[in-house]
Order: sequence, then structure tokens, then C-alpha cells
Amino acid sequence: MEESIYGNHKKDLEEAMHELLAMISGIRAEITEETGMDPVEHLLGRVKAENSMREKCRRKGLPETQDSALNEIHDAIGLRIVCAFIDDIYTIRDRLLALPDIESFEEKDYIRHVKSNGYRSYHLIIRYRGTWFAEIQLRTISMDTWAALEHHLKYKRELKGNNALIVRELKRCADELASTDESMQTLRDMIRDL
Ligand code: 0O2
Repeated sequence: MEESIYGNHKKDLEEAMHELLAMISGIRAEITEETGMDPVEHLLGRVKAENSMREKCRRKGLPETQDSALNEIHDAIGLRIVCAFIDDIYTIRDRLLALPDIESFEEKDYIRHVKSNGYRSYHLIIRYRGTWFAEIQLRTISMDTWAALEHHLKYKRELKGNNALIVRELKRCADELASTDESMQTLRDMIRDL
């Protein structure tokens, strides 16, 4: 049997992922207590599958080694936090970075700097306990719905012929969803101020 690309650290990665999920659940409970509203719609975590990690190493021109998987690629641990409102994304980001074991390594704000195809999300790459990298994707329900559909369509080969039209329509949907997110945020602020 082929040796794991994670060497003997697969269990450590899983443990770190569960600890991070527990920390996020703690932040979620705190905010719910303070505001009376749960900021998280759903929360997912995974350790990247062996094949996907090997494929990513090849795609990035890296050797398929434990060092590449744990240190050069930063999403061996991947977490996704889906929020109801845009503001919750930034609140959770701030609270995560205030925790002692979590250090920001890189941040990509695809909400304020939208990707050209319409993709929106906040990507926070952290170093956990000075050892493990994890990519935390924070997005709203609308952003998550769009990303899932776009991901699905990308792999539908029969769509190739209509590519330009589909790309344009997908971007239009992303922008419409973003505008709805902003309206929902405004509505929530208005309700809070009452
Ligand atoms: P998977 O299977 O989701 O893990 P990276 O490849 O991560 O080093 P990059 O492109 O700079 O390089 O990272 P970025 O932009 O932070 O994107 C990382 C992840 O964000 C992707 O992971 C996707 O999950 C998601 N993502 C980024 N752009 C898009 C997009 O346009 N559409 C969708 N649906 N998702 C996106 P992986 O590794 O590609 O795959």
C-alpha cells in the first residue's frame, strides 16, 4: 500500500480540525448569547483527501511529499463557515484571530475584492498552535449556493459550447445574490435598531 502523503500525521490533522471546529462552535455560542441570533447557518470541516492533495501538489509543480502537503499547501485542513449575514463573517474572523492558538498567515477577501467570475468568500489561512495550516472559508448562504453551483457546472463538459453565455449569466447571478445579501444585512440592521 502507498504511504500516506501526510506521513503519520493524518490523525494529528483530524484532531486539530476537531479542535478548530470546537473553537468555532464556542464563538458561535458566545455571539448567540450576546445577540440572541445564531450567526452560523452551517459549519463543515474536512482533511483533504489523499488523492486531492496529490493532485494539488502536481498542479502546483510540487513533489508529492509530506512537506508539500503540510507546509507548502495550506488547506490540508479546510473549514467552511456559512453565515446568514455579511457582518457575521467579519465578526467571526475577528474573534478567531483573537484566540491565542490561532495566527493569521494569509487573508484573501473575495467579498470586497470579488473574483472576475463573481466568486465571493473570505479566505483566512491560519497557523494553528504554531504547527498546522488550515484554510477557513467564510461566506454567506447565497455565496455558498453560488459557489456550489459554479463548481458543479465547471465539471459539466457538455456546457463547453455555451461557455461565454454561461460565464456571463453566472456572474450576473453572483451579483444579484450579492445585492440581496446587502439588502438582507440592511434589513437586519433596521430590525436591530427598532
Ligand atoms: P477544493 O476542492 O475546494 O479544496 P490554492 O489552489 O488554494 O493554493 P488559490 O487559487 O490562490 O490557490 O486559492 P484560493 O483562491 O484561496 O482558492 C482556494 C479554494 O477556494 C478552492 O479550493 C475553492 O474551494 C475555493 N474557490 C476559489 N475560487 C473559486 C471559484 O471561482 N469558484 C468556486 N466554486 N470555488 C472557488 P480548491 O483547492 O480549488 O479546491
